[in-house]
Amino acid sequence: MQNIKHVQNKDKKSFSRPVALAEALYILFFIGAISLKSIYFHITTKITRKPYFTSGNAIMAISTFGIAVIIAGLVLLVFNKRRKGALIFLNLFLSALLFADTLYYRYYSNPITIPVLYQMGLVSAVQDSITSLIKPKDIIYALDLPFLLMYIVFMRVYFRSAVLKLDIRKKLISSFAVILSGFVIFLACYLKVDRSSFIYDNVNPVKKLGILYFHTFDSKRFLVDHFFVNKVLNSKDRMRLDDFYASRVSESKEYEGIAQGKNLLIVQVEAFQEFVVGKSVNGKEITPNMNKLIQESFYFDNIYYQVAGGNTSDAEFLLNASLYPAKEGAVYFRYPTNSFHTLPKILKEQGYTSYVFHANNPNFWNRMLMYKSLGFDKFISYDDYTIDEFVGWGGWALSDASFFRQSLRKIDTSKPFYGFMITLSSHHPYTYFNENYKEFDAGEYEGTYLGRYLKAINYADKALGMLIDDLKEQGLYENTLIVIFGDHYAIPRDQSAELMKFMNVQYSDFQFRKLQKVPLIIHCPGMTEGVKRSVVGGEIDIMPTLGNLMGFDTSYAMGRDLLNTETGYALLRNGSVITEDYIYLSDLGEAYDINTGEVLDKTVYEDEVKKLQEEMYISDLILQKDAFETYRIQK
Ligand code: GP9
Ligand code: MN
Repeated sequence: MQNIKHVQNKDKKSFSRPVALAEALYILFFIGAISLKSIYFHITTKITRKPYFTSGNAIMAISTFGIAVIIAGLVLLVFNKRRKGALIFLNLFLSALLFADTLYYRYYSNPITIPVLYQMGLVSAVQDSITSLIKPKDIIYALDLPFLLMYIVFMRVYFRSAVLKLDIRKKLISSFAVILSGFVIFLACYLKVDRSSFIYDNVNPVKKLGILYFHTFDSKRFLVDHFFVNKVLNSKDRMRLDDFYASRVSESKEYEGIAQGKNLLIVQVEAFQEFVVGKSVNGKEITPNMNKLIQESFYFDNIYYQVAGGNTSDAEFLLNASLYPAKEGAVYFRYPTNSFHTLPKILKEQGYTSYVFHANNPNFWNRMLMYKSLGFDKFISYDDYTIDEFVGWGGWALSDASFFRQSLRKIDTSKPFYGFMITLSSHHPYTYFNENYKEFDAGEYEGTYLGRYLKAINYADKALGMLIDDLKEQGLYENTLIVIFGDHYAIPRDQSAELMKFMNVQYSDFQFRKLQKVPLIIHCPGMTEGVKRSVVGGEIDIMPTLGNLMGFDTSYAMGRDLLNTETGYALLRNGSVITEDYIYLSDLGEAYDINTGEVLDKTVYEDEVKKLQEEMYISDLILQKDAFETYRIQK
């Protein structure tokens, strides 16, 4: 039967031409299908920006096409007998990858990376979020399947599954011709774009050269990172670290030590964005309890979240280690065994016991392992709670109210403590609140994405209000420094239209970025009046600010004390920078006046931006080479 499988003898004459034609058509179909699906990914994630017919969008599409051609050429080169099967398998694999990219991007605003694939265990836990991210039009990823099946049946019936087996010479010539043409197309695009922003953020390579390029870029980086990176901290690295720490001048110390010896309670509130604070809908405050607390606390209203591939876990890391998140993936997954100088460790030296509370599976975000490295004494997770009330996240999450009540009772308050609570109820997709939460009427936004978020955050505020009351009743309010802040965005770019309407502004990259802030409230025992600070900062700055208030040393922190900084800034993982004067967006390579949004002349910010971005290199060096294992600041 071998001879039927191959185009040989009698079959050869009758079949070889039509089979060759059928295969050529299939290869073209493969290239077309993969290119179109990738382009759909660019459009549905809004990476392809309007107006559609710009050179940037065209380059992204052409580069994607070039890579699809190269892939087809490689299949031609490697396979002969199994060529068709390999193409079909690749088609299915790439379609599944693009579909996964789509869902992941809709939520995390990032494409999937290889380190993320390690975290795939998380997927089942966010099942609800995932289903809510699927859109009917995503069927595009499977639209070619019926044609594939028809092709297989057709080949079987008409050509008795005959395969065009090329001799080595023909195979080499044809595959090299295909690879070369794909490569030329891709190279023309590659040389045309500015690639300097690629190292900061995974979105940048996608935006410039398309999603298929990103996956090859990511695979190469992963291989280099794992097999070729020199992890030894050499003398040049040490000098760089010395220079960096020597350049950090300590400023005047306003409010120094005013909360020394007090307990510390930090609440990281899921998806708490700054734009809701102080706002009302139909005359009803969205966050009445936080608005009240702000009246007797420090309130920082210009804090940008700095999370990257690790999302919630990155916020935890920025807070507790005052270092930047990893270049790709999550620090919690990539560097869980590194040495760090952290808040729990510093406080331990002062006699504090540290607790971290989170009512989820302890392995989510690799917390179990990472909390050990961060130096927490006790990790209280899902199994330690009585799951007596569900509110939020798919209806399974322990309500924030119950979470706070139970957590507080797990602390030994007879000794100084640091308690770190990470909430869950206000987690995307907020659908629970649509049906089940009638206490807050989102007015004209009722039933919309923004509307259900407003309800979720009103609930989170209510639970926080209960926590404050509980602290007062337990006699802890008077001797505990209370910090409340948000971890990251709530409204992805995908849903920005309602947000823009709510804020009464016109959508632009500048306006959207300007809204990516989280509230930071710090209540020191005894404060009876509010102190509002509008210095620009990031989550990385919280630890040094607490260091000042509680009188402990945070020399290894990358952030700054926000209470003693006149001109602050926030550096984001993608290399964007926000200062008191402008917002520099690394992916666009442009800076906008912070007040007017006008595009600024490069000379105004270029040098400063470069200098500030240096910090990211230092942070990456510390992570990649586990520098704190051996490095000590020269005194
Ligand atoms: C999961 C919670 C949410 O435990 O922290 O994580 P997120 O999806 O926001 O990164
Ligand atoms: Mn989160």
